[in-house]
Order: sequence, then C-alpha cells, then structure tokens
Amino acid sequence: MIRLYHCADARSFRPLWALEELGLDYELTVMPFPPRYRAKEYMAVNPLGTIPALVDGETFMTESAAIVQYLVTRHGPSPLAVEVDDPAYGAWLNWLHFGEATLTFPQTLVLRYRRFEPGKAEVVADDYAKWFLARLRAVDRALQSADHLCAGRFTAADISVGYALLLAEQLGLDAEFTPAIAAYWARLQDRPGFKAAKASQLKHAPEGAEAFPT
Ligand SMILES: N[C@@H](CCC(=O)N[C@@H](CS)C(=O)NCC(=O)O)C(=O)O
Repeated sequence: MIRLYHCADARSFRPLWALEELGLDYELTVMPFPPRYRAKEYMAVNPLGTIPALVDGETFMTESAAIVQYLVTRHGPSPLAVEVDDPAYGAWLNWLHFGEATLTFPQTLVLRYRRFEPGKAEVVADDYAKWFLARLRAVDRALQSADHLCAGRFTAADISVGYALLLAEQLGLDAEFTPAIAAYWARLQDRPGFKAAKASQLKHAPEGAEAFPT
C-alpha cells in the first residue's frame, strides 16, 4: 500500500492530487505544519523533516514533482503521463519540473519573509513575488492556444504547475493572474480529482492540523 505523508495544502498536495486522479488506493498521514516541530516522530520517516514523503514498498521519495512523475508512470499506464516517443514528452518533463524548480522556489521566499518571518527581509519577499509573477508569463503563453500546458490534455504537468497556483492564491498573488491563468486555475479546481484531494486531506486531518501556510 502506498503511504503519503502530508500537510494540508503544502507541496505534498501534488502527489495527493495525482493519487486521486489515478484512482489509486493509498494511506494518508496528515500532520500539523511544520512537522519538524509539531510532529517530531516524522523525523524518523524523513530526516529532512520536509513534506511530502512517499513510501511505496521499497521506494521512498521526498520530491513532490518526482513523486507525481513516479506515480503516473509506475502506476500507469495513464493519460496523465506522456510517453517518451510522444512529441510532447520534453515539454511535459519541462512543465513538470518548472512547477517546482521555477515557480514554487520563489514562492517559498515570499512565504518565509512575508508570512513566517515578517520584518526581516521584506525586500526579498517583494523581489521574489515579482520573480514568480514574471515566470508565470511562460504559463500564460502556453494557455493562449490550449486549455492545458502540453499534449493537448490534462497531465501530471498541470498538477505540478497547478499546485504553484494554489500556493499563489494563499500568498495573495492570484490577484495578478492574467485572464488565461485565472481561467486555467478555475478549470483545475473544478476537476473531480482536485476536489477529492481537498476532501481527503480534510477527512484525514488530525485535531489542530490547520492548513499550510496559515
Ligand atoms: N523540493 C521539495 C521541497 C519540499 C519542501 O521544502 N516542503 C516544505 C513544505 S511545502 C516543507 O516541508 N517545509 C517544512 C520544513 O522545511 O521544515 C518538493 O518539491 O517536495
């Protein structure tokens, strides 16, 4: 059985959303954020203290985009994956990793210096908010001619980038979404798989595990 360690609406939402889209059976451990302080037993599972962590038999993973890639390929075949001989394969991998490496990285600086450590480095938070919004231009361009990022359908790449839009909303950066991105974000939230992931984290939440990053 697959087990996912999760905090509500944190990066572990990517694999949770993928699990629901794939219709796989899984066990979910929802912890208060940050688990390194509020669920110290988790350090024995993942010494980094970060979420997500996924255990699937002998497989142990801690990178959200890689876990999504793993789930849709190892537990496929699924239309969420793009095959290596598909012309969209490179674009798919690029978007999958763009979601974390290019979009979520600057958001974490905004989160840290606006939300968790205010008054320490506001200028860093402001700069990286701008950085994030500038990087979204690539997403806007892709959506000018399509409903999804690549391959002409919803794939794991949309899960990866979609999570960055979820975090942007929590950070109040969604007010600056372009019309194409706002419509895309609305489409993603309307998916049964997205709604099921939201319901699942609520159902499994322990007392006091308020949504990240409150
Ligand atoms: N690149 C990793 C980053 C994982 C990560 O830093 N997760 C954050 C939450 S979104 C975390 O666990 N922070 C708590 C901490 O560092 O103590 C991924 O994509 O999964």
